[in-house]
Amino acid sequence: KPLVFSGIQPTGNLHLGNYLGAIKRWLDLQDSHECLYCIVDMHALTVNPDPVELMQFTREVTAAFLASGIDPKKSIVFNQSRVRQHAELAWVFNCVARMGWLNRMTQFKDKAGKDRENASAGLFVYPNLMAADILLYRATHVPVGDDQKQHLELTRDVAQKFNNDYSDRIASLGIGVDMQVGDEQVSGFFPLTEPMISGPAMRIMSLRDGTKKMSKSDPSDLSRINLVDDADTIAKKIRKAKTDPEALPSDVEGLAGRPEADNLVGIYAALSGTDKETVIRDFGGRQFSDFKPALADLAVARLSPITEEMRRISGDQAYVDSVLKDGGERASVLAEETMRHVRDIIGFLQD
Ligand code: AQP
Repeated sequence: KPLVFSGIQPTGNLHLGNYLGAIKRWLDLQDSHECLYCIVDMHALTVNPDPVELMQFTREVTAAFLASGIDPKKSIVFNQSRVRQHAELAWVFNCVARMGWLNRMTQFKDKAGKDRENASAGLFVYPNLMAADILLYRATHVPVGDDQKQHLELTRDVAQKFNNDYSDRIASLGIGVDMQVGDEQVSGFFPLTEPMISGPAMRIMSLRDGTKKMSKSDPSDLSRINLVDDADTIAKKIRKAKTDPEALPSDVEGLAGRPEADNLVGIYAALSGTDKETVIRDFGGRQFSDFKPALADLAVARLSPITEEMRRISGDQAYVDSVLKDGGERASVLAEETMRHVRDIIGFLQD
């Protein structure tokens, strides 16, 4: 089975973007792929060092995975720090990736803001840890939102440079696998990972500004629908969502240049499992005063069972912790298999 890896940071305020852009799409892959779904607590440390929150949010994200239908018997669910090889491989990649590559990462620029001197060094090398997360399992498919595309390209660059730098050693150990790169057939140790970014939910935007992505760290709670919001709060946020004064257009082309309208139509499409064309066929020409209540009803119908299940699962901390422990043990076996090869390739002595 092809191997899928994806993760979410336990940084609080899990929202509709995280659900539609990531978690919901993971469900469909559980039967056809071997899946690892990770709560990436080491990534969260780059921005939020509060230990009590980190523990609470790690359990909350785990509960959200389980409540959404991730089955811990089929998929491996674990928190990243439990599998020490993530940190080990990230160090190797710190020595493979180039400063120039990291300097181009827009997420670092966004998150560090103007005060770059004060950003953690961890935030700067975050993409190398993400490359390690994926390549530790030699994952070939990574379902993420569109915002992660640049990091996935860097993951490919890291894999390619590692394969090139150590090509003789990989060949002499006889552990390379053949793969197609463009027109060329090459052999390497790490696969060149494919991003799985598609569908109307690839980028859910803020409800207050259709040009900014919906984000956990947006100071305005009205900008996002949190997975823990109750029905009244969801309805209120959709009612207050920013829109322009025009009615919905009669075809999808008419959404161009109307980011807020485009976003709400995209959310409707993703929640109903259709596409924007279908939504416009049903609602084209209608006012937002008609469309917003329909969207609110749909969002509540889809999200409230998950919210309730999240509350129920969160009440059983022993169960949540046991899922992470079991997942960590299963992931460690796979991770150690890769790391033994990596240590041999790079020349670290081991027993
Ligand atoms: N707005 C979004 N639309 C679609 N997908 C999204 N994702 C995040 N925001 C959107 C996807 O969710 C997964 C987990 O993201 P993350 O928690 O690791 O970090 P992030 O992308 O930095 O998420 P946030 O919510 O924006 O958090 P902050 O505010 O802390 O930066 C990824 O697959 C991502 O694509």
